[in-house]
Amino acid sequence: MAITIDEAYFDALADSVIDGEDEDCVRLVNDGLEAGVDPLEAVEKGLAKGINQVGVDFGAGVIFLPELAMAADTMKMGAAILDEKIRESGSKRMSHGTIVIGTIKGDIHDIGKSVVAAVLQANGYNVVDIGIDVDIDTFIQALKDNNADVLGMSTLLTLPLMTMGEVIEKLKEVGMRDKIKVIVGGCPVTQEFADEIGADAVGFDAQDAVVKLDGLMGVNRQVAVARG
Ligand code: B1M
Repeated sequence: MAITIDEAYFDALADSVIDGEDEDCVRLVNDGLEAGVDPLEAVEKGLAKGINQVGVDFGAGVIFLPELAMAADTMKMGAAILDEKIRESGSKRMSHGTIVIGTIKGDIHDIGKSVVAAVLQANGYNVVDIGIDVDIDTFIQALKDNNADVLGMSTLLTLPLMTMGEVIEKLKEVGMRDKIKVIVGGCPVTQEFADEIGADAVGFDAQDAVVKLDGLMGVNRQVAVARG
């Protein structure tokens, strides 16, 4: 059925992410594409609006982990279809820089890192998510392969924390530290720890990661506010 591309459409797309409704999201994306929606606009006015709201609501304690993880998965599903169309059409997606992000060696926690990756992607960063349990050399190689501007490291565990510092030391050893900004995050990561290992910034949640990265990359934008 043909649909109209208007504010109500973009709001429905955002709501499908907020509610973690995969089927609705995919249907809306496909119907929108059929009706001629600009895929870039669908990402920015629909999916990004939704995941930004979810990130803010989670930070404010309005929603909890299951809703957050579901929203991240839904967003990824819709973005995968739209990213493909963006590449096909040759239209340029705004990019503030390329970030390689992963959870460090010894840690298999995936959800927070993936939310951060999705929110950064939604906010105009080119995100290369290299997964979980990532060792030092894999981080370095991925930065080289992707000609990245930023290294993002996540951990939720205390034990492998120091590995983050070792990756930064390795960056120095191979002469890449000057060209790569480093942002770290995860619940045991404090500002003091980030300073100690020589990271450029710490993100306390996904929205904060965007704000901190924008600061490092010189990007100005308005930030969403928590509901209710
Ligand atoms: Co694990 N776990 N877990 N766990 N787990 C914690 C982290 C723990 C605090 C639970 C506890 O004991 N209270 C504890 C860590 C203790 C410690 O070291 N201090 C713990 C443990 C001990 C373990 C195991 C060792 C348990 C075991 O096997 N004995 C094991 C780890 C094995 C390993 O990794 N080698 C383990 C396993 C698991 C599951 C697999 C069952 C599951 C993970 C599933 C998955 O990821 N696919 C799991 C879960 C779900 C948790 C808790 C309950 C929730 C984590 C989560 O997803 N939070 C967690 C307790 C808790 O945090 N309440 C716990 C939601 C997520 C959105 O938040 O990841 O913090 P978070 O990410 C936030 C911010 O931190 C920030 O932004 C995100 C979005 O707001 N952020 C960044 C994160 N990364 C960032 C990077 C940035 C910027 C911001 O820039 C790059």
